[in-house]
Amino acid sequence: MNLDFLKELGLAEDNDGTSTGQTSHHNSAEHIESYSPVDGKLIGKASVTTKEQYEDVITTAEAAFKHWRTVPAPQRGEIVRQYGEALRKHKDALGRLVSYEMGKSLQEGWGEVQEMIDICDFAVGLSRQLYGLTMHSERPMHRMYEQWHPLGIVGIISAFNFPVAVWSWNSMIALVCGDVTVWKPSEKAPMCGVACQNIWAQVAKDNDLPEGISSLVNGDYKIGEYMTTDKRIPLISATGSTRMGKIVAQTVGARLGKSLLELGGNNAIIITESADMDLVLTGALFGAVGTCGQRCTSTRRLIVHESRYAEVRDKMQKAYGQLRIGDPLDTNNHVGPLIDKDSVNTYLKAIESIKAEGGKTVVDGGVLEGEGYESGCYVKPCFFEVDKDSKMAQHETFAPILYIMPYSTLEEAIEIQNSVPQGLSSAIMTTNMRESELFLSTAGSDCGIANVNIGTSGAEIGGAFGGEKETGGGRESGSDSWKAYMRRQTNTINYSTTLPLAQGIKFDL
Ligand code: UN1
Repeated sequence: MNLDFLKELGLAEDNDGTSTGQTSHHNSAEHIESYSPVDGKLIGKASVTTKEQYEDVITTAEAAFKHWRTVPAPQRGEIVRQYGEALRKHKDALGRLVSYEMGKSLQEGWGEVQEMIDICDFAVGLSRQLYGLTMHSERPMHRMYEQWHPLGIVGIISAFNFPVAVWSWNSMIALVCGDVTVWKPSEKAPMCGVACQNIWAQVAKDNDLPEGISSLVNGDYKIGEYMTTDKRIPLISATGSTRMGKIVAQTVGARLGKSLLELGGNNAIIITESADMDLVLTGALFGAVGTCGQRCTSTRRLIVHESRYAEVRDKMQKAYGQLRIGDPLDTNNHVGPLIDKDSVNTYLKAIESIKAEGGKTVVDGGVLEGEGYESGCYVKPCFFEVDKDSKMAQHETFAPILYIMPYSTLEEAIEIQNSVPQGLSSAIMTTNMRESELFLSTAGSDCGIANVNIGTSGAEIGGAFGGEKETGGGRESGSDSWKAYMRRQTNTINYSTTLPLAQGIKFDL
């Protein structure tokens, strides 16, 4: 394997994992070793942030905020523009690292870096559009308006499955808003964090920026705890499991901080009588097996009209037979490995439980062995027929396991689709306008994302990304998600020579 991309990204074997910008903190005795699920080899080591280093990072970030908040937003946008340019330059290398460290296909690795570039462009435009409203005061010669001010330090806790893009959605928006960021990447993909921070360091140096505008810390949940309990961090944006999100929400909530949560999904495609089968196959297949089923938007359930059920099942079965599983850096392959062996075990246990509850195998799962599969993390995407009240289909298993179930009326299909605890992404395949409109109506999908004739995954950055119920309720990325990274201030200004009270209250002495 040609690993030149590691050098381009400034990664050596004992890379530092704590940084406030241009300089790094060394001397941490503990390291996270990052092994590639692609070939099982050591990629590098990221130094675990000590408590002292953490304190230093936060103090530096606090000082940086005092400067950064006074830089005009369009100038902050200019820095983000330059970061986007640097990403364009390193797109190939960073895409390869994402693919090598996380295991997603190279196409998806590049796609992830493209999402970063796109969010930079979006944030640059936004830096001139952090609009507040003006209101008409009820009092004469008074003016009312609102302003949006930055919050301070934004803590970002990200997951392994989108090891670079989700950080950039948060950080690039937060930076144009005038916040500074402290990022704890997943301990399963720490080198991606170091690489993004190295790119930042160059931009920071070129522009003579102070330390502490974008910082990196590394470690397991303990570092996460430093952040969630830290009153100096007004907003924690966390992406990951619902279990983790509940802990974050309660800890941050206990100090009345804000949290922005993007947690699990259990995404379904409803396939109606009038569905266009070509669209169904591409949307459902990519949704179910893309990223080896490790997107929070991955398609987990197909809810199919009884008249098309056998056809969909059989065509999908055939399509599964054509999947090429292997080295994700080889662009001939569709599916790479799972992130690690723990994940493989979770996948195997889930398959056992599906069979135990009476699920019927359409395409069986299993771990692949032999040449090219030495890491032990390559598994077969699999596919089961289940009842609509299947317990397993209520859970998100972060692996390529797809369920298929029949329905007879659209109301019933929507009820099945909404019956799970999560509410991230959903889709309907239909050429019938009445069906699509019902699906998008208040009586339709209860998810944060509802698509028509598109699968559940692969959202564009321009929309607000996130979902309801156990998905956590947060919205990141496009639309007006930026408001979560700022505080709103209502200003009332009296330019008259008297002081009338609101609501007509008289208070004369
Ligand atoms: C995630 O899985 O955490 O919509 C994010 C998508 C991607 C983002 C997924 N744009 O599939």
